[in-house]
Amino acid sequence: MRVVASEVHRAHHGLELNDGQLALSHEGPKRADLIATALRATGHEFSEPNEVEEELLGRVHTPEYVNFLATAWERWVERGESGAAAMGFTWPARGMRPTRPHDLIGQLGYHSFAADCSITAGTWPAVREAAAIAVTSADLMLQHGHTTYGLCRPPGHHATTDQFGGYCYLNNAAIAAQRLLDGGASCVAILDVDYHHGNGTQAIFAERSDVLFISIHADPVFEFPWFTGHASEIGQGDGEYWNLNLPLPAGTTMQGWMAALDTALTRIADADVDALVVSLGVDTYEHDPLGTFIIGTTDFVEIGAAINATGLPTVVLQEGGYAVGDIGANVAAFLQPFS
Ligand code: Q9C
Ligand code: ZN
Repeated sequence: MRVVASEVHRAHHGLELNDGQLALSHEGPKRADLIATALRATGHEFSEPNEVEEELLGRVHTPEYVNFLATAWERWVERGESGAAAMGFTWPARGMRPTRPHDLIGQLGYHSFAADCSITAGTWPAVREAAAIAVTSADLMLQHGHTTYGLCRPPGHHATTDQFGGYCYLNNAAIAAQRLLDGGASCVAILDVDYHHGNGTQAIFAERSDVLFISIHADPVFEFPWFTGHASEIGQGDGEYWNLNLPLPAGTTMQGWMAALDTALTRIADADVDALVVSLGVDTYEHDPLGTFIIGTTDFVEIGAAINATGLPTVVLQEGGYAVGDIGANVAAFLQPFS
């Protein structure tokens, strides 16, 4: 199968607040390097991404936010800050007004929602490259009609129109879906199987009926991102009923997870979509340090097979997965039925 990947991601390794300490993020370069190694060993066909136009990014995100991401690090250095990573620490919470401050420090809070995500010198080049991988994967799928895998890093599904968080900056899956629509699809489904709710993708398409968003994830009553992902979030306006959340309890096994997938695939079949984007997180894995679900490496073959059986032209994009020792085997297992 076609794989789009690049080494530019190595420039980015952010800090995250973890157990009260700022530490190197779980979301690091090893993840993508180990996935690439595993996929090369199983004979996938690799290509490099083409450059992405900022105009496309600015239609999924606000142009102001794209410009903020592109310039935040140089503004941080110009401001004379000496810290290794730029992070927000004041967010417009309940009772405050979400007006955009002039200063970088205020803007870091305005444009983010979680303290697990920071901007370093290499963040923007890596973030732009991940979006380019998503767009090139969509383009290759449109040209050849075959399922394509984009090895995006950093991931994207937590990024909203104008906020970073959850290790995500630009929403790669949303950008790929927009590209498929621009390329002739009239309706696209995004199926998000990451352990965490895809709050960013939900927010971007909440009021649209040309993108069906479905997320299978840990219930936010006990898990990040805490404030989105409930079953009652069904979309608004034109997008009403075009958002489906399937939250699951801690300790979910294959039985419970596959029942949710069945619900998701039935909804996708009913919607009569032209193409599918899969937000592939393998943090549902039984040994993932951030997860609680109990899904084994060979289970990912069964999950991939069920999704492949939709027969839809598909773009699979990498989201989470933090059990680095097994991440390559888990992604290779998921992709096996598509090849
Ligand atoms: N400090 C994705 O899987 N929570 N993002 C970290 C430990 C953030 C996960 C808690 C989890 C974000 C793409
Ligand atoms: Zn995740």
